[in-house]
Amino acid sequence: MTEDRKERQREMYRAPDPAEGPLTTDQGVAVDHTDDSLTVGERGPTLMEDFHFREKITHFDHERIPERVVHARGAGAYGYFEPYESCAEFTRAAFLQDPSVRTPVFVRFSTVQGPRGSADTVRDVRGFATKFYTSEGNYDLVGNNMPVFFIQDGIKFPDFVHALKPEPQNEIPTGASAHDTLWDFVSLQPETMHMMMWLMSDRAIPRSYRMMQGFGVHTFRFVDAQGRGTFVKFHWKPKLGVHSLVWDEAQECAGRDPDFNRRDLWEAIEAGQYPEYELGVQLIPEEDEFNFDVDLLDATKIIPEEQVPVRPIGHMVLDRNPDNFFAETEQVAFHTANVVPGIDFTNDPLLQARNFSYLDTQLIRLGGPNFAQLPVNQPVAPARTNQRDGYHQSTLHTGTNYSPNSLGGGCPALAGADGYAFSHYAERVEGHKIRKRSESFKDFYSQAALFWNSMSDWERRHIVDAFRFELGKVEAVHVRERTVEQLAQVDYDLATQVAQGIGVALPEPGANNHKPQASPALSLENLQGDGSIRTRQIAVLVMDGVDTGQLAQAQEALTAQGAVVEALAPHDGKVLGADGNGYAVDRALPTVASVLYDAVLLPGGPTGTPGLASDDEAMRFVRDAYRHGKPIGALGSGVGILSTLDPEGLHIASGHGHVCTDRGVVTDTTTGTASEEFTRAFSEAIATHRHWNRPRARC
Ligand code: HDE
Repeated sequence: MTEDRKERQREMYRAPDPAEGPLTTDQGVAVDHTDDSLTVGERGPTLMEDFHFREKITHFDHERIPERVVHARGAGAYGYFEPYESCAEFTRAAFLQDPSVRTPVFVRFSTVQGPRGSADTVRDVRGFATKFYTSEGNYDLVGNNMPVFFIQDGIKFPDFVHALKPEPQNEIPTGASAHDTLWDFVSLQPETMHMMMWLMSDRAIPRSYRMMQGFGVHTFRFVDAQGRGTFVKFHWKPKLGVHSLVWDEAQECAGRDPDFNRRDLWEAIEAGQYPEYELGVQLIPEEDEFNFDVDLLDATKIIPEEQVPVRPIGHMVLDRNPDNFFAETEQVAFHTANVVPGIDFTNDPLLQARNFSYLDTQLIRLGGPNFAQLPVNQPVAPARTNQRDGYHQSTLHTGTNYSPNSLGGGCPALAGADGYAFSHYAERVEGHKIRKRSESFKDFYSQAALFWNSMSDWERRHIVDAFRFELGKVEAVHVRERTVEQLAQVDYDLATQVAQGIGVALPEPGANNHKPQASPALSLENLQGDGSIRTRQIAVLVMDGVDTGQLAQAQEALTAQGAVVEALAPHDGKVLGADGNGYAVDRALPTVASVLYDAVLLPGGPTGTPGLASDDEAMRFVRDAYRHGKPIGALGSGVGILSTLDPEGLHIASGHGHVCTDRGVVTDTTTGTASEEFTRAFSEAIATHRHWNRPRARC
């Protein structure tokens, strides 16, 4: 039997297809005919008494529940969390005490703006919500893949989301932020500027849920066994590094495979390539609360990692896909107020608002107060409450339902003073009831500038392009202008470049006097991961005449490193190898596209390459891979195809046994074998993910 307590619980609810017995109604009555409704004669009216027909249609009519008002589209997986060592020094949370204790988890990744059926690769924030089924009850860490948020106080959330969502008159655009109402709001609400920098960066188009960070965003509070508090910020770091798509590619992906991120997560888990993330914490002693340039309660700010290092405390592995999307991924209910002893809140006004909103939204979305009984939401810790009745109550409670009682023997009794119960952190607060934003929240631009200063050249180019794209879609010229004025407060050069792209006048230089600070930990350049090529998708373009021996060698070397190699040809089935044997094709070129792969390999063959070079689909594939900065490897006669790619002149291998690497393009004209040198150079190019600047030749 599995050790995983959540898995044992799920097993009790599984309903596989019955191996024996006939189809029945919901009432268990056997059914022998389900294709025709009960009618008077063959062509007569349908009868009201056809209870099978009515039950079937009625259930169908009620199969939908309201989608989440935000984060409607998502994908989830089960897994486990293990701490590296005891964290007793700063929290008494049971699941953070013992490295030998595995806590089951369910994680749901999501986009924010689009509906359930929208595309995955839109420009958007990604949700990263984790439910830990701990021995002391459920703990939910409901985070995002960006460490800050758009607004500082939850009372602005409905305004912000109304502006972000499709415009009310025509529900356009789906899954996109490039429209007037969002930018109108943003340009009038400057606290959004830091988050807008993140949203315009490549963080908003992750290559994979397996390759993005997660952040708790707010400052939370750890509490130790003595009741001592420590401020804490949570960070998830993916083992595979942080990687993103190119905007042009993301847009094409949305059409070619709207399920791109969802499929990637599912397939990696099915293939046993389990996504893994390290949990890290930034710890701030209470006495240091006011020692920062920013207010710890302001969710539009970070504490740079260089200032307070992230301390790794454990890791999470996602190793099981859900059995049923609706039952689990759709019905999972996260709530920031699901905390366990040892983890507590701060007065961050955004967090306080969330602590109200999540329970409230589940009541309408899941249709009543008993959703904690749904399998995915059930804690593995026993739940003993006096809560009763309500829609969908599915427990046969017996005994008393109030406290105190004597008729039920006083059960359930209150937890004793043994420290097992949750006790709220005894923070001392006093003040007048006022509606007023703290002065300490009012610096809106310094950290937007910090983010900009921390970016590499190519990241800055992408940010400028994103602002130009988004604002270029805004019809109201005054909204474009006002946004550029805001950008001038962040960085004048950024504002200038954006203004030029969208055809508005340059504003006055902003009165900004930000310190020229940077945080290298924010740049994707520094988040490349462990340099492995595990799970990277490599397309090999094959045609009749391909050198199967050489291809098999390259393929073996790449798959041995954990990459996924697929052979693509103009048609499905097999191509005829140069040795006369058939070579199996994984997918036909018309069904796929370069945007669905991380790299492309062009093998050679003694019959030359005119086949590939004269195939439009194949050539488009290679050209797209090249312009999206993807690694390209070419062997033998496959090298010839590359001469068409780069007007500046690409350095390619010219002599036998000579491996050449130029801007992520690795070539070797050797025939018959794929040398170790070639596969090493190609693997390095793949590990780099993208070749934005395509460095000059070094062969
Ligand atoms: Fe959420 N958010 N949020 N949010 N949020 C929801 O809860 C809300 C915020 C986040 O996969 C809703 O069950 C308010 C920050 C994720 O099921 C809702 C405010 C962060 C998910 C809600 C915020 C998040 C949600 C919609 C401002 C990052 C998806 C459906 C005060 C730290 C969870 C639901 C899943 C979902 C409210 C701000 C992350 C309406 C009022 C900041 C990952 O309750």
